[in-house]
Amino acid sequence: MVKLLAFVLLIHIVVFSSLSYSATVFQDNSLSRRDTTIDPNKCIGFASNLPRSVTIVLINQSGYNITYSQVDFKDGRWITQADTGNTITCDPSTYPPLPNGQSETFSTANSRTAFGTEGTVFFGIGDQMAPPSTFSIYWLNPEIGVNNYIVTISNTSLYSYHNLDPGEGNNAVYQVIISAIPSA
Ligand SMILES: *[C@@H]1O[C@H](CO)[C@@H](O)[C@H](O)[C@H]1NC(C)=O
Ligand SMILES: *[C@@H]1O[C@H](CO)[C@@H](O)[C@H](O)[C@H]1NC(C)=O
Ligand SMILES: CC(=O)N[C@H]1CO[C@H](CO)[C@@H](O)[C@@H]1O
Repeated sequence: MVKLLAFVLLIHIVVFSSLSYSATVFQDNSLSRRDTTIDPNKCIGFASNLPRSVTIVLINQSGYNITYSQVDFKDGRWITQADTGNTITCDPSTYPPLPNGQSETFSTANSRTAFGTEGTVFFGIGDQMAPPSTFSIYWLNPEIGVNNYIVTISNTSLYSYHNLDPGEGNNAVYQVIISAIPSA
């Protein structure tokens, strides 16, 4: 256990010292270690090499699986193996369902010089409700001007959200928790 912790610490030191970050993820280590996809710091690191990027850390406290459904890019693209140069892809359409109590991280970047990244990503919540419970996250990181985010939840009497990070800067990190509203 001590060895494992020392190893994890070493990896973090190596990763943190080899890449420069404009942002760091939520400081709850137990949470970031529950990321079902990849170490959130990796997508943040790759994204930080690009002119404009948004990395979203999605934290599931809905009580159900969260499943990616689709994306609508106004500008930009996901960060893929072409950016990372290895097997890591920060594209949520390739991820398995996100279990309750875990997080996943994905990143988008500009696809054209002198443009930013803008779009909306849609997810379903596996509660089997009719109509289906869904939510979306809109992001905008423009070439010039402030960033903007809008989280839209289909049924706000069942779920709420809060963000842990304002998502500012050219290489932004936006952390959003989707939570079940306890029934009255
Ligand atoms: C959640 O997703 C996993 C697959 O990743 C699946 O095995 C499990 O049955 C799902 N749970 C529910 C409640 O749908
Ligand atoms: C939200 O969920 C509750 C409980 O299932 C349901 O009564 C209500 O009609 C739903 N509202 C919407 C907008 O789907
Ligand atoms: C609100 C909610 O569902 N919270 C859950 C988040 O995930 C953890 C770990 O699975 C659960 O213990 C919480 O009950």
